[in-house]
Amino acid sequence: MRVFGAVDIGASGGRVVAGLIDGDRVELDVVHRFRNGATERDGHLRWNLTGLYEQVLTGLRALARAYPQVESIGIDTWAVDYGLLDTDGRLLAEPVSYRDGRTTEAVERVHRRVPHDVLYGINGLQFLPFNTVYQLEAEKHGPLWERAAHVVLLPDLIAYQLTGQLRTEATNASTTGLLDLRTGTWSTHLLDRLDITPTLLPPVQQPGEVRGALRPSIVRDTGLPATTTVTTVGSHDTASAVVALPAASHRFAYVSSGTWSLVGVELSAPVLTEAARQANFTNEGGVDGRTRFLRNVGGLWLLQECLRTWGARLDPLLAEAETLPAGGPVVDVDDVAFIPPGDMPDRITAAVTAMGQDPPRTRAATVRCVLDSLATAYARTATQAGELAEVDVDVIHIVGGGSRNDLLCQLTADLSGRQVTAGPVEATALGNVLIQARAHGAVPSSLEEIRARLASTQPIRRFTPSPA
Ligand code: ADP
Ligand code: LRH
Repeated sequence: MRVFGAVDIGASGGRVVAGLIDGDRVELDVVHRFRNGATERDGHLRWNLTGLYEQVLTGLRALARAYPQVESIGIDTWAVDYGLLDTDGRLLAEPVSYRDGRTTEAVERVHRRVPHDVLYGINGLQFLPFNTVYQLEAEKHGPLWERAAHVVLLPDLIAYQLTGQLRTEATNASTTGLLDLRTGTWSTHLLDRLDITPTLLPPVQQPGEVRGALRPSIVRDTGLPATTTVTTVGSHDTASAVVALPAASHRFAYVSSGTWSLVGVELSAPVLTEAARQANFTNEGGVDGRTRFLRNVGGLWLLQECLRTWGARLDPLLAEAETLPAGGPVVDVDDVAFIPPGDMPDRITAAVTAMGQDPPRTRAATVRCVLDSLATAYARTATQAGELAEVDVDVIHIVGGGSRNDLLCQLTADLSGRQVTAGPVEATALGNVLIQARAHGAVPSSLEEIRARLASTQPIRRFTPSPA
């Protein structure tokens, strides 16, 4: 048996996982879990990266105790956010979250210098107010910019702390808005137009390449073997999740369903048409140079924030929501009003009322409204992705935490009229492990072979559209 470690940190929680490769089978053993979330600090909504790094070390110690033969570690997190390092490699501040409102004016400033259609032609990205390109424009007017020597995406920051090596992983780089889709490197044109010194951005590295050996201090602290390397994986969590789809053919769409829902198809080349731009579809970089043609639609964040406001647990509310009739109100889960943290049930009530409909009167009805709304968006976006990219979609693969939500999966099957598969829940960690394993010769080389194996070895649940 060969063992690869995955550090997978989502916006709502992280885990350190052992990926066990034994012949055709891959199994995950989660050795450490921890919570995540952004909190207000020094006037901004920030991640506690220092705390997350401590959790990573705790997880790596547990990994070394349970699996002393671990060969390599891969790191992925959510996209777009970054930290600033000074010339000595010190973190200047805890990273600001993409949910912070600092980019409102920055968006206009960027578009004045580079109109959105020109930006789209270079970076192929869906407009989201938190794309790194807008965050950096806001940062340039902040107090730290003068002292910043490196702008480092979050998985690369953790890799730097573990290895001392500074690079930017390619799939995550593609979410910044500063990468030129055609060359796969930083766009000198955009950096120039936006006054960003090119040396601030570490060079781009592809998944599958070795980032570096662990620092001796990390080897001593964690008990990991000195031979353990950090291997670059699809460090954008969604890129790793797409690696681990249980796909048996090419005719699939996917939903990576967690804090966000990423809905789309996989292509061999970007679609940069005006129709794709108008529909706000993104061409993010996938592993092996694939294109993740998708749309970031609102996600389970809406539920997470309802539960936080109520101080309630999900399971009983889900069971009750399942008994409620179909045909209730549906909100636009992409509404920017849902992006910041706060009283989500009130915002949902306001959105339904604004449409002239009866707002949900109970907690379970609010949960049902969120799930009806998400499933509607999943079905519509999967269909639209297929149309824009000319892919015949006959199955939708739902992976991530949302794949545990039976009601959401069944509603997606009903509303799309397509077969839906659910799982793996930990697709991101699996994709992370598999790209390391492939780099070290432990699994086959094509994504298609990897996925076919997953389809036949992972526990996948199936949902068929109800006749009604
Ligand atoms: P992220 O990586 O963005 O932090 P995850 O993929 O871990 O997100 O998904 C978290 C979400 O998964 C939760 O917000 C919750 O809605 C959903 N989830 C987790 N466990 C369950 C469960 N047992 N039943 C239904 N939904 C679940
Ligand atoms: C999902 C995700 C998504 C991004 C968002 C910021 O975790 O990485 O792909 O759009 O977070």
